[in-house]
Amino acid sequence: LDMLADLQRALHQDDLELHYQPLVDLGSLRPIGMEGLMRWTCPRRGLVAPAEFIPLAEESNLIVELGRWALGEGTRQLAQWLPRFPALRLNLNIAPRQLLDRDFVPHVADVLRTEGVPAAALTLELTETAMMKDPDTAAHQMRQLKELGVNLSVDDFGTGYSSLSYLRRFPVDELKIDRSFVGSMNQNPEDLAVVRMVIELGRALRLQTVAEGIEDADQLAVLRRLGCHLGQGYHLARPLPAQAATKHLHAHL
Ligand code: G
Ligand code: G
Ligand code: MN
Ligand code: NA
Repeated sequence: LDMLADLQRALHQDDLELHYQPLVDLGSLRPIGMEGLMRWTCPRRGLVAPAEFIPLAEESNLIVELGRWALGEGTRQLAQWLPRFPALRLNLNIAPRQLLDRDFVPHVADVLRTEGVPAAALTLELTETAMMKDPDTAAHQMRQLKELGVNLSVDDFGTGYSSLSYLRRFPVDELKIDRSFVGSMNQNPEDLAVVRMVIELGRALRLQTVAEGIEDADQLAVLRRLGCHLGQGYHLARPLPAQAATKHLHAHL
């Protein structure tokens, strides 16, 4: 019935899980980090995809609570991984409302301190939409996050409406090339041109580049040849529950 009410309940009953998708160094082909991705198993609906419940949660303040849960959960897991994998990093998705929330930065600082995780091991993925909704507040929050030592990444890069000038205005470290370009770049020369341009732009602005949605060996080969730093996608590794993600790290590092 009311999905929002069910989601609220899920948050308090611990029916949410964070899965982890490896971020792979395209030079060495070894995992260098994980992106935390939320999963909800509803007793009545079964597994609900984030594509369904995140937009719903984003319409209300529930996304702020969900985001806090993911930050706590992901950071706790990272604290368990770091002694064995000291160079590992964790990427987390941050919704527009979360970024603009006035308690967000102190909360991030608090969680890092509580879990004993260095800020440099955490990367927050923001969308262009999140930055452009209220650019002054966003820029302010982002500068504060940088002061903490957290890394900032632009998720779904290339799909927004903003001008490139925001890349100089906002203190970002990384561009994630949207999977819609990666998925069709070997069929569509225009998509390949976009991928190539983002990698060039990253080089020129000294930003790390990440290709998402790598689904086959040809895409992987092209991205390696173009000098994209990192990759993510089903061809490399799927999002995994925490235990399987730990096994993956032991097997590949
Ligand atoms: O895991 P999947 O590909 O189904 O995720 C779909 C969408 O949900 C993606 O855009 C992803 O960024 C978003 N998403 C997944 N987990 C989180 C999260 O913890 N917080 C936010 N804000 N978005 C998330
Ligand atoms: O918007 P964001 O980049 O956070 O979305 C990440 C989403 O992409 C996750 O839900 C994840 O499950 C999904 N994903 C990861 N790898 C692939 C892939 O190779 N192909 C497709 N179609 N989706 C992927
Ligand atoms: Mn993401
Ligand atoms: Na994305």
